[in-house]
Amino acid sequence: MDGAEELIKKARSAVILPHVNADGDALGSCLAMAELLGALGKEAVIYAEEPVGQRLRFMADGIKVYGGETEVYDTCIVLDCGDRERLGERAALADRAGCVLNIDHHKTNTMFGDVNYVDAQASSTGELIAGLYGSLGAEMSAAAAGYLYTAICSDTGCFAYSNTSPKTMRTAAELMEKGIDHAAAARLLFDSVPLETELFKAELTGKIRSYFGGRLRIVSADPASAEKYGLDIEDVSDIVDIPRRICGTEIAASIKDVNGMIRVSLRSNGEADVSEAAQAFGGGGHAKAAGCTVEASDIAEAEEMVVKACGELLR
Ligand SMILES: [Mn+2]
Repeated sequence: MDGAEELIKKARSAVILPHVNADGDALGSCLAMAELLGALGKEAVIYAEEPVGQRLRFMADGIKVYGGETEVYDTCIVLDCGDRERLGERAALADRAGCVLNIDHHKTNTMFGDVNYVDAQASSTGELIAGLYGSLGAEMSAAAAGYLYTAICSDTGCFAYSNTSPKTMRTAAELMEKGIDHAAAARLLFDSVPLETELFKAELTGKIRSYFGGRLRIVSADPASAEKYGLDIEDVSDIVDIPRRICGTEIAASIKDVNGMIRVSLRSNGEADVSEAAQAFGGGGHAKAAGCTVEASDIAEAEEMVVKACGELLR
């Protein structure tokens, strides 16, 4: 972490970038990092690849959407992003920056930064940013505490997943002591589902496909199936949780056709390291949660590939 602290202390102008399709951890970490730089008397701007979706709109303030801006920053801080490809068009900002600081917790991180602070034992990037506040001796605002709590809560499924460690809980406790509304954070993340989304998920529940005696369960969705409920397929996330929650599921998969791009999310409830399968398809992630975009012409073809790859993991 030493190199990270040095870089943050030296930064004069900073741009902060989350991964494409930024999730709660990525957005919360970016917002808290901007606050951290602010506490050190520095200016920072956050650029996301695309507008923040409906589900995380409560975190959209302070996040700009990249539109090909050509400013040059001396420091580019990339958060929660396992590889350079997950910067999309914003890789141009990283290329032009004096140096790139890569802070992440994905075990498949490619160490693409000039300085890499990657800790695969951390529950979330938020947990790492909270640690930086401590080691830099920076004053943490209540807003920053809220962002970090939301980030950690998002990646741990509200402290339910196996990535939650005693350190995660101690960090969360310290954030709570800053006076945040932790119940509101959990509610905004997990219990604020629009009715249309719930109805769509109910339909998907009826269409779960089971393989290997239910050890692998898969759901899939395309733009038309979401449109029936007035939903944009891009906005529908976490459908992999539908098969993940069924008893007996060891690996859960979701396959989304996003206008021809076939995106796969994988979750492991057991011993299988699904980042291996994701990596084989050019993606990455964690042992228990990973994702990739597969080279398939349609959902059916992608499903065959997923069944084969996950079948290997279940042997
Ligand atoms: Mn994360």
